[in-house]
Amino acid sequence: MDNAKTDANAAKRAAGEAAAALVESGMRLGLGTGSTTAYAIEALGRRVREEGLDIAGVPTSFAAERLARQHGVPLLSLDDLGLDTIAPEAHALDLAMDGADEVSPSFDLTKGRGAAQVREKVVAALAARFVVLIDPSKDVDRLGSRMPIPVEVLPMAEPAVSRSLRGLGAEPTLRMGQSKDGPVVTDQGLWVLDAHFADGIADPEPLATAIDGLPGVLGHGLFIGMTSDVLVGLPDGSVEHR
Ligand code: ABF
Repeated sequence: MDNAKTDANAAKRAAGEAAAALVESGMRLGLGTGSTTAYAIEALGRRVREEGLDIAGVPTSFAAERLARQHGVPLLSLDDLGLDTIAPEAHALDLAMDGADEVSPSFDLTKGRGAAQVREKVVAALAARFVVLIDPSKDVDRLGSRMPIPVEVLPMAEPAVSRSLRGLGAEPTLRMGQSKDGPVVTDQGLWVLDAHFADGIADPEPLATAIDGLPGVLGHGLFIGMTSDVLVGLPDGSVEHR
């Protein structure tokens, strides 16, 4: 492995392990997707085995669910949470943890390279604390400057949503599968448009609201005002807790 990759993995592991260390017995968790959160799930499994940590987590994707099973982290579904018995203003999860593709200085995020952004947002919105785990490569001044914004669409609505996204200043491209012989299909059976903004996004909040309002859109990867903590893992194994 080259040095840059080794450094990135050490940083991701440090962030993941720091997130697992925030967890206390009795907590209900949101379990995110991606290579950084995978280290957290692995560390949680270790704590369950070695310390008898009593936790359960709602996975944000099929991949997160498989990983949690593999490491022995007990799972919950949204149905198991008994949301009908929890006041709408109360939090059903104590802490959700997840990775990100971009983090702005005000803790707003771009997510969704794994096309799981809608489930990730549903789970994060249920949590009292949403902890984002990154390595330093994810820091940006402006969202959209390095990554496009994933927009999950109903296949029949794709041309209409693409046109509306162009009206919002984006250049949308349909995300294709690795073999390029068809679009990526999400866990919900929908497609993903990647909305590219040439100079990044000056004001993400109204853009997020506008995309949410487009008919045929299930959701998108802008996470505005949801993050409580950012754990930045560094290549030397230390962690900056913002
Ligand atoms: C998920 O995994 C996605 O929302 C985000 O795109 C990605 C981050 O993965 P990694 O930690 O591997 O960079 O959280």
